[in-house]
This record gives sequence, structure tokens and C-alpha cells, in this order.
Amino acid sequence: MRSSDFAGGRKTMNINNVKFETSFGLAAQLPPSDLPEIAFCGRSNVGKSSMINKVFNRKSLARVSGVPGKTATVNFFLLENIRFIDLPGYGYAKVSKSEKARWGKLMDEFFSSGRALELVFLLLDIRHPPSADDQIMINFLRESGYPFSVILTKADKLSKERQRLRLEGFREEIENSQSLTMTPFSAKTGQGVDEIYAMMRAIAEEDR
Ligand SMILES: Nc1nc2c(ncn2[C@@H]2O[C@H](COP(=O)(O)OP(=O)(O)OP(=O)(O)O)[C@@H](O)[C@H]2O)c(=O)[nH]1
Ligand SMILES: [Mg+2]
Repeated sequence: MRSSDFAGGRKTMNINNVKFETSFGLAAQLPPSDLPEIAFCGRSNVGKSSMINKVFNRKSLARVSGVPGKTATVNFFLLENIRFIDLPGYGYAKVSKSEKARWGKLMDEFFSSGRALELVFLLLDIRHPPSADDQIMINFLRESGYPFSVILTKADKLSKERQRLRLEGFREEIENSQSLTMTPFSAKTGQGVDEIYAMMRAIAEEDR
């Protein structure tokens, strides 16, 4: 199997067919959810847009920036029968009160509007323990009932041994973490991409 053919079975799904669909900044604009969805969330600068670009093997499908707060809107991408969603990051100290309120409303509305979310990737920087905002997000996802999987980003910044130690760290830093999958990932080296494809493939096959 070529790595770009992530859905085996009856029909091969090719990641090169992904298309940017639309972008929304206000909860009221969010389109209804008419296809299975996979969302990417996490704090600003954690690497959500970079992960999307790596997974879809594109340089700038999603916009990446060294400046936190780059993705301020909810961005939709379509690949055959699955919609992928790049969510705006949280925890960026320099945003205004009104911008934080807009973010909160957008996220509340997004996660409470009965979307067909089949999987949420929650991204955490592998180098650091989860922040207070990350812990809030983890609890929020648990309460929402949507299945989610933790992605530990920027793994290229640590040796394999230090990655292993941080994995053990996250197991203790996150309550009841035994039920969570945690996947080290690097948008630089491609570490973890095959595990992501396996999760995407499972969803694509379920919905055929
Ligand atoms: N070394 C390394 N740097 C990364 C990786 N992923 C992202 N980065 C860098 O981290 C910064 C932020 O990446 P983005 O992908 O824009 O992060 P984001 O989570 O989409 O950020 P917002 O849109 O602000 O919420 C950029 O400078 C990226 O180059 C990674 O796997 N390894
Ligand atoms: Mg982004």
C-alpha cells in the first residue's frame, strides 16, 4: 500500500484528493454536519495546521505560522466521504477579551451542535505537561462524549528516550489516562503519520 492510499478495502482513498472547502469565524455561520468529521484541536502554536499539511502531504493546505493565533477561524477540508476540521487554537495570552469570548462561543457551539464528529485529535506539545487550558479541553471533550485521541506534537524536538519519558509523564499528568491513546507525532520527520492514517482509515471504512 502506498502511504497516500489511506483507505484500503473496496475503494482506495487518496489523500491527494483533499480540498479546502470553507472557513467560518462565527458560530452562527457554521454549516450543518452532513458527513462524518475529524477535527483537530489544541492550544495555539501546538502544530494543528502543520499536522494537517503533513497528513495530506501539502505545503500550505492549512496556514502555518510561528505567530500563535494564526488560525482564527474554523476551516473545513473535504476528502471524499470525510470532512476534516482545523479548529482555532486556545490559550494564547495576547488575544483580547472579546476575541476569547468569540473563541469560547465558537467552540461551545461547534461541540454542542450534534455534529457527526467521529474523532477529535487533541494536540499537546510533547515537551510540556498539559496546561490548565489543555486540562479544561480534555474534560470538555470527555463530557462531550466525542471520541478523541491525543497527539503529542513536535516529537522531533526530543530524542526517542526523552519521548518515552514524556509519554510516561503524560500518563500521570492526565487523569484516567489509561483509556486514552497517545501518539507522538512530528510534522517535520513524519513520525506518527502511519498511526494517523490507520485511525482515518478505520473511520473511512466504517462509513462506506
Ligand atoms: N519542530 C517542529 N515544529 C513544528 C511542528 N509542528 C509545528 N511546528 C511549528 O510550530 C509553529 C506553529 O505551527 P502551526 O501548525 O501554525 O500551529 P497551530 O496549532 O495551527 O497554531 P494556531 O493556528 O495559532 O492555533 C510553526 O512555527 C511550525 O513550524 C513539528 O512537528 N516539529
Ligand atoms: Mg493553525
